[in-house]
Amino acid sequence: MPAPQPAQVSDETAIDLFYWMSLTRAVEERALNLYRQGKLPGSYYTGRGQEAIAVGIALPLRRGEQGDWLSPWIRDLGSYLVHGVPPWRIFAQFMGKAGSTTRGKDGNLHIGGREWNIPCQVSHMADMIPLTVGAALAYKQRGEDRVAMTSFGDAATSRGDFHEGLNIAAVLEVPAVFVAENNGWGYSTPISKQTKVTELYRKAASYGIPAVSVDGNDAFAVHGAVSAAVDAARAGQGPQFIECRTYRMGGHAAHDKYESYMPMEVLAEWSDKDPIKRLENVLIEERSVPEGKLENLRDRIRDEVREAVEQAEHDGYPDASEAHEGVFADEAP
Ligand SMILES: Cc1ncc(C[n+]2csc(CCOP(=O)(O)OP(=O)(O)O)c2C)c(N)n1
Repeated sequence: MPAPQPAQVSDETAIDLFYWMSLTRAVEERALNLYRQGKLPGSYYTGRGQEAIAVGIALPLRRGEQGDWLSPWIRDLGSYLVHGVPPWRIFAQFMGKAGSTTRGKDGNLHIGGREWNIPCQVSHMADMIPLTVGAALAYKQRGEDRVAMTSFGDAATSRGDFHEGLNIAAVLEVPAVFVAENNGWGYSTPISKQTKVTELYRKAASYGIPAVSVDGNDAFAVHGAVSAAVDAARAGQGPQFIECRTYRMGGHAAHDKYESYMPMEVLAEWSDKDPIKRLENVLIEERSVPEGKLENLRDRIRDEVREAVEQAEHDGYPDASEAHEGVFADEAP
């Protein structure tokens, strides 16, 4: 069902959303430039246009090692930033440097660390759903006041792990929050060609999970729905599901020739719904935030990104002798 009107977002949270969303875009734009200059080995994926979701889902969670479990996916760079992954370590990850959380073993956003309570991402679609349900079950069994969240794309909702995970989460009433980012595409496959149930919240509702659908380009709507879902899960009301409707603003990855399959007029329509521009307008026109304040934040972000890239570029590469280290678990989690 459509989400109820979100509770009023405070001015402080509104500015926070703007800062993190703008930082996310700046990091991604810089990374894309570096990729085009041949400085990032491997491929490059962007979440452009999905920043309101990446940031909106992460802000309401408790951060840190003893905080909530957060398992974002490849389009949610902003979630990592909000939960404390320093931008330079993200660039180091893309560059395969020693300071990356995988110590050069992965060049994508498969970042993780206990200090953030973010598990390393498994790139197989929907695989993080059962793991998240397991984390939520552990919190419930231990009587801990924590929730576990994961996000994923629309095509992940057609995979078996999605259905098994949601089914058992509902039966066991675990404190899990699921976020589906419905951006209309799975690689070059439009959503209508991979599922008949294109309103994704209906899939979750069919398992008995409270499920809502929100405008994923509206930061306040995402933040409001997620805050309510996190509160409900923490209060013992079992799993919650949020569908965020958005659009993939380009290819699956930087190397994908999306112009050959994506309708350009639709892309242009969604450009007009850009979540950062939209939030900026609300801040200035409805919240009377002075333009100068936003400009100061943009200046700060420019400096942060420049310093992060410098730090990552100066970082060394891991020694070949440690190539096999940290590949298999040598202790119980
Ligand atoms: C189980 C599995 N099959 C195939 C892939 C290859 N693959 C990576 S992303 C992707 C499409 C994902 O689509 P969606 O979840 O809708 O997200 P989008 O990339 O469109 O934002 C595919 C098929 C994979 N990672 N895992």
